[in-house]
Amino acid sequence: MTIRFYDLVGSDPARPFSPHCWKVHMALTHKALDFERIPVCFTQIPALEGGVFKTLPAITNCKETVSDSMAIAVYLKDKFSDRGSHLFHGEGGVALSRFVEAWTNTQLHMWIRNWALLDILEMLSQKDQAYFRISRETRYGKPLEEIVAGRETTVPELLAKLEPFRAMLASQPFLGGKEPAFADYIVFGAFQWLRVCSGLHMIPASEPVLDWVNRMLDLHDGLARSVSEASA
Ligand SMILES: N[C@@H](CCC(=O)N[C@@H](CS)C(=O)NCC(=O)O)C(=O)O
Repeated sequence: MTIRFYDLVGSDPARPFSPHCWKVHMALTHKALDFERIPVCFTQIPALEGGVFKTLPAITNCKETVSDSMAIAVYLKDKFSDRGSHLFHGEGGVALSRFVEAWTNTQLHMWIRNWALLDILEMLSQKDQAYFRISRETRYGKPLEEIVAGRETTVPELLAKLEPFRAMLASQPFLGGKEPAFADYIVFGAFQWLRVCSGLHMIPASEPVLDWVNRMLDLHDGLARSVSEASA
């Protein structure tokens, strides 16, 4: 039976943008698995699979359901150890990837969220826009416009956050070493989120991390590149 992959989208089902969903999309492809991608809007999540999911990504495989990008990646590792390339290179790789996930969530996602909130809003259907505004303004305690105001002044903060990643890339092409691993997909999910919602124009063309982003966009026959970058 084919895996069903629930992928978050806005009004255009062909422009998935969620960082966590992109990690899973890349991981399923990395493992050379057959899967059906099912585009889902924010307000449709509660109706999926009898209401078991609060967030996406989520997958079903036969009678099993799994949500949370890291849990899905570990599930794929355990269930399909004989398929495709390794996502983690063993248990140590899972443990180290949890640090990469924490770094990405706390450093990159926070910055990207503050940059892209209004761009994300614009990508959503009308019903999802109302849900997104209310849920995010309640969560962050202020209007989206206030969060995003003056975002251009924060670019140096993003470039500073990239320093450890930039340093690593001086000695190897991927977090996984010579080949990409799930850790690469974790960080890439963040860049793809920014790229699809807002574009990457705020990052100087000379930034070495962009070479890695381009390598990631080339993977799996240009899977992630097939969704075009948002224009400035
Ligand atoms: N830790 C989860 C986070 C998933 C998550 O926050 N997904 C967001 C989209 S990027 C979501 O589905 N939110 C639903 C909502 O806000 O109603 C993972 O890694 O999968």
